[in-house]
Amino acid sequence: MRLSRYFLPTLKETPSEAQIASHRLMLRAGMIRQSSAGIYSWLPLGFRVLKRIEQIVREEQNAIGCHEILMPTIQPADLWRESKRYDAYGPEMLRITDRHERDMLYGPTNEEQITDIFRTTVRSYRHLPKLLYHIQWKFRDEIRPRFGVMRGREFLMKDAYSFDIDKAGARLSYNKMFVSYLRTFERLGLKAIPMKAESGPIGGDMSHEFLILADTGESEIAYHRDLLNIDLTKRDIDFDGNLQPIVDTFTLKYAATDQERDPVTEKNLGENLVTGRGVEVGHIFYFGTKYSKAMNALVTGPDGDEVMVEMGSYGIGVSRLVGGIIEASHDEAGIIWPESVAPFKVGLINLKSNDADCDTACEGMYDALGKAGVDVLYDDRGERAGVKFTDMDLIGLPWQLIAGPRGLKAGTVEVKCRKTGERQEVSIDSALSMLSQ
Ligand code: 5CA
Repeated sequence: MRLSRYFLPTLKETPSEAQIASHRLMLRAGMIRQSSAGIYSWLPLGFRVLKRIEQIVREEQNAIGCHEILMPTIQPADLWRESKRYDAYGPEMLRITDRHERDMLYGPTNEEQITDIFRTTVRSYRHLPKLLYHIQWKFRDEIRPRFGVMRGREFLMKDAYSFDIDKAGARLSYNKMFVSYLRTFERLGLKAIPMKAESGPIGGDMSHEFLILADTGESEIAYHRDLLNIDLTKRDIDFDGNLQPIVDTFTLKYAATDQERDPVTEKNLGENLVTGRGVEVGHIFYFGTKYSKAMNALVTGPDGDEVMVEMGSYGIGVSRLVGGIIEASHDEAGIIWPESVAPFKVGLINLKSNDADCDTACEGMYDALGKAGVDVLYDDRGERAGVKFTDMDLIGLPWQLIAGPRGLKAGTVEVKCRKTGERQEVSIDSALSMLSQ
């Protein structure tokens, strides 16, 4: 992508309404624009990151046999009357009346909708277990939307739902999702800590939140140091095998929110105790027959009896993750994208646009990297070098490839790693092969 033709409205000034780093940086890097309180438009750079996160979440859901569907944003109120949540949900729910005076709502979550799909399509235990998910916009009229996309009113969520014939099966589905979440967050370049949690308005009796560490997180947490040192991405996990040992490794280690902290345990943990703040990026729930009972979702069991299905639901805050990743990974100069979600891998900086040597070298590198399948943002604008450096650091692409007249005379360009700040002067060929890996 040529920056001269791109739509990247970066800001020099720090927007006054933004209280935390991710909100400030997303506005300054031209990723989002506010439409109204807690509601944002996604501009090209932000949209690319959102889509890359979405894709990793999708791949990891598919990997555990969870099937993608797409349910509507607008739901009929009658479904929520069946579950008794229409009144219970309160003013957070955006209620809408259509031209026929029918009560509708903009979905804050989809338990009712999926239970309705299930009860009208699945009749036998032989079709269980089933795991289904979608990635869809939600609306919650939060009393205090804040921190940009971190607590929005309109936000993108991955929500999955499991259906099992009995509690044991539901536990297996829960464990699959639990381990899949750990993998998902690791692939996003994050360390997530699972914590036992309250079920809140979703209901149910087993629930875990997944928190990523960030100083500006809304929850205060304490945990065993080991929880940060487990790497699942390198392990070949059999999702149809016994996942309980992995789940136990995480759930038996100490992890507690501020309200649940236990002074005795913490004293015993000694040096292994770490405290910090966290952002909730995922939340999983086992709620048994809460919805299947209320909405009559029955299947025929092995002995011919009608059985109420056991259900769970599993959320990931996809749009919140964009902010969460920035909270976990930035410096004074700007964002530092993990490679897995970066909007482009390489930022190519032409230090002297309109200089024949610089232009030729940059065009050649841009071409070669493009052919090698590398996403490159080429700063070909007629701006001063200082402006280009500042913008490139701000938008946080993992690698900068810098070409100027002096280096080119000696046959070299510079490769800078955004994360470490390390710079290497190398030939064009070696730069290209480094960045094409
Ligand atoms: N139905 C269940 C699971 S699918 C559910 O709705 N769970 S939730 O309420 O915990 O939301 C799931 C995830 O969505 C949260 O972990 C959080 O990451 C994200 N989320 C929730 N509210 C917001 C919000 N106002 N802005 C941005 N993300 C949010």
